[in-house]
Amino acid sequence: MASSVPQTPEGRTPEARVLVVMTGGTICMQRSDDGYVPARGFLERCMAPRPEFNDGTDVDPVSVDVDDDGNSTELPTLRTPISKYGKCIRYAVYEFDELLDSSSIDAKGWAQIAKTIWRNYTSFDGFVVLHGTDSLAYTASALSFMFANLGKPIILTGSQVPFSERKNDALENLLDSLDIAGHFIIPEVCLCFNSTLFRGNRTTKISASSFEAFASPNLSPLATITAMDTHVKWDLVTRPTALAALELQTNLDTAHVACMKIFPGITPAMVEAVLKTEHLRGLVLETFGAGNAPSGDDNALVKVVAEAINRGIVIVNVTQCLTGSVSAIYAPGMVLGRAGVVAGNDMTSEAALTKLAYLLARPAANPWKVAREMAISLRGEMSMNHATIFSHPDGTLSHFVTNFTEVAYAVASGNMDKVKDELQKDISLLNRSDYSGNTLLHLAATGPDINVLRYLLSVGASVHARNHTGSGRTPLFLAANAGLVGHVNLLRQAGAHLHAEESGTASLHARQRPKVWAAAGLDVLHRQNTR
Ligand code: ASN
Repeated sequence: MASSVPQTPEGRTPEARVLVVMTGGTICMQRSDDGYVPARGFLERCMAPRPEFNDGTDVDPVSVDVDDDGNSTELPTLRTPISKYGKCIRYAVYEFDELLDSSSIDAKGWAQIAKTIWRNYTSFDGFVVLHGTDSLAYTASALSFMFANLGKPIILTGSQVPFSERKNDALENLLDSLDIAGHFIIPEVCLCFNSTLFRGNRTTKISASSFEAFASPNLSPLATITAMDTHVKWDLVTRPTALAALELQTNLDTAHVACMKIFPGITPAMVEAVLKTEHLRGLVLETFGAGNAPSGDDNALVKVVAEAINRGIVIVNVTQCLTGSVSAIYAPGMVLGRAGVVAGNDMTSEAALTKLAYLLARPAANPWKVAREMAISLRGEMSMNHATIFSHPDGTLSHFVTNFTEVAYAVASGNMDKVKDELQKDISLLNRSDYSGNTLLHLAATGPDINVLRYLLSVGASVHARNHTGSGRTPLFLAANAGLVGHVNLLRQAGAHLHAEESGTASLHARQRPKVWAAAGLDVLHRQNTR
């Protein structure tokens, strides 16, 4: 067994670092005289005593940044036993001061989660957010919009039954989430529940008690987890392609948006009352079927809606049905469309509402711009007819080996036409690596043609992948080590940073070539580590 586990040349098992952010919810609750209440000390109470979460080794604490003034705190870490992927996951649990039942979360709470991840982004490979289930689909949707150009996994989970109960779903959900965050670069905000990984902004809570609490009615799961395997559908995973670093916007305007469900007998006056709410800027209208609303006498409802749109309120049409889409060509929906209502396609209400709050808070937002962006997919939250579908032929292993070797050679020799050709046939090659753990981006990082590097980044290659040499080298490390300043700058532009575990070796190399290592951000990292 031990011989099949990859080790670094220093004889250590490769480690992934994960920050677990505890916000509250049933998962951490304990019984009290007042029923279940959120309880602190999750790492010590629930994780440390269990061998799945603790291999018993003594591991150093980590420093976690806790506020905008640069204050940090030292948190104990634990390490999981070696996984079937040959890695240990080293993790810390950062608990918010106030642990919430998620029914009380609001935009401030979302900002608190997002900022915690943002501040600690370069120190960890992935993030797990523990959260109550009641508003989990809203939080997952909100976070997906708040982060642009996300390059690392953010996995949200919770449970229907507390970890402290003998029979619960907390253990499995947590273990699966930690495994995904530590092993797979799925650069999305995801929700992991009941052995299934969903794109967060596609989810909705479908049960108040079943362990199968969430569904993603209009998009297949991104991964399914069995006792034997985690099967990731890489063709569904979206990747950042903008050649830009991570961006964060935290000020969602939830105070000026609303959601309203159409029902038989609803009067235009009721809809008007909501639309005349002081300072309202956006409304999600949950309509019947493919986007229909009652025509009423004299089309009074449509008139009320059209007037509100003229006053600058953005109205988005989503269906009350669990699956399917608002159609722009079905007659009654078309009437709303002509009045200026945006067709929300197959967006969930949760996604539509948080997206509206996000867009309305953007600098220089105006109703026209917001309406236009509501109609297009920003983070994979809606299906677009013209969406790029990555083909992913389910090849055999030998087919993969041939393809990967060929395209790896093309990358290393700067054969752009061949690289494009192969990736257009099979984009999943981006997630593959050779026996040393080098992905195509690792090879391009030291390759002769910077355009190949640019191309790979533009189709979504991950800048955060780590190979099996040293403590796990990133493409940025390899480019700096080769003295390729242009490659280094391009990788930095795409959000690359040196991994915390590379800093020691990088500092040694920097004595010879200080400029290229400074371009790789070594100073920044050094400051972070010593803060
Ligand atoms: N009320 C709880 C919450 O959302 C429900 C749960 O987590 N299962 O915080």
